[in-house]
Amino acid sequence: MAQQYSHIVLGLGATGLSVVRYLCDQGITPLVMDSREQPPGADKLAAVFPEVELMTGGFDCRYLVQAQQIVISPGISIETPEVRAAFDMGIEVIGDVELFARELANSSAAVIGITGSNGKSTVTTLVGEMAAAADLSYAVGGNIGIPVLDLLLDPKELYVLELSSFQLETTHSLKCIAATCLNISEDHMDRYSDLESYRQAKLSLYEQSKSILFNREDPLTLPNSPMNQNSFGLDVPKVDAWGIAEGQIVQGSSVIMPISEVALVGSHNHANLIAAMALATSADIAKEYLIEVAKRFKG
Ligand code: UMA
Repeated sequence: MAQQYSHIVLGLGATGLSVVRYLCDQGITPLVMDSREQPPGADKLAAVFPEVELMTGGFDCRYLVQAQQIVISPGISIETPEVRAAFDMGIEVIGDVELFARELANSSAAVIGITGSNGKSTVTTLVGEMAAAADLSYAVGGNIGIPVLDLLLDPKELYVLELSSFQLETTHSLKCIAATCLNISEDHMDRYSDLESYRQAKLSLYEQSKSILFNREDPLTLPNSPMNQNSFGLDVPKVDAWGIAEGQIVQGSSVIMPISEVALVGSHNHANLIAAMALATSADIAKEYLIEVAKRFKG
């Protein structure tokens, strides 16, 4: 083993490349490992970061156990034996969203976090559309496609992030102004021992948010302990919660708009829209912009 590396990037897809770029910008030259022989980002890495070494075909434990920090892509399980061995030796294993969170720690930018088994891309897009309608400085990213660290290349005041359970497993320091887990159903069960461990990965987002929004029609989305919380649903809401009453989308007793004027079709989409409205309201986006988007957004 010729050289030691303080930082190791595992996986060379979209996330891995964004992490390499971020670390290089910080003056850190990481080592990249990928278990495939020909990872998708290999050509780009060689072209843009020729100084960065790539090891393919597996994860070499000898390097992992000597690193300070391992940044793992969401598609790689933290239970991969080589990764688990390094973690058990006290090596920090984090994801790109954790690096993003640390970078934002001293900034005034706001983050809205969205997770759930279904509908999270729709809700993320809707909140982004509402921010655009309100002419806010905002960006949308995360599991929806653009790696979060790439969003920092063009800093904004509001980040709307779709977060997968995989990303949340390695994220601990996000400070969202609002976050939701839209629903929980069996997904990615090849990566989890049971539904409850998948659920806990998702709900870890709540601990990283000033206020949380749960789905009162899906008990699995309820927080483990009382929090600064609100709920959404398709039924008549209580107090300040979001829902539908007499054909109108409402927050508590305040009417937002008639459901008949909503462009999206289907009750699951209406639930997504109501969740997006609640999240956008947490970012102080005015009602008129929620309505404008609801009337035109068809998905
Ligand atoms: N790799 C290994 N060993 C493994 C598994 C993967 O070395 O055991 C390598 C692959 O060879 C490849 C790289 O890891 O080179 C791929 O990394 P990745 O699977 O984490 O994929 P990225 O390209 O980085 O994309 C990831 C998300 N992918 C996954 O979570 C699987 C993207 O979500 C996301 O858009 C992107 O980061 C930016 O944040 C996709 C997804 O399918 C859309 N997500 C799942 C879902 O929505 O259900 C969770």
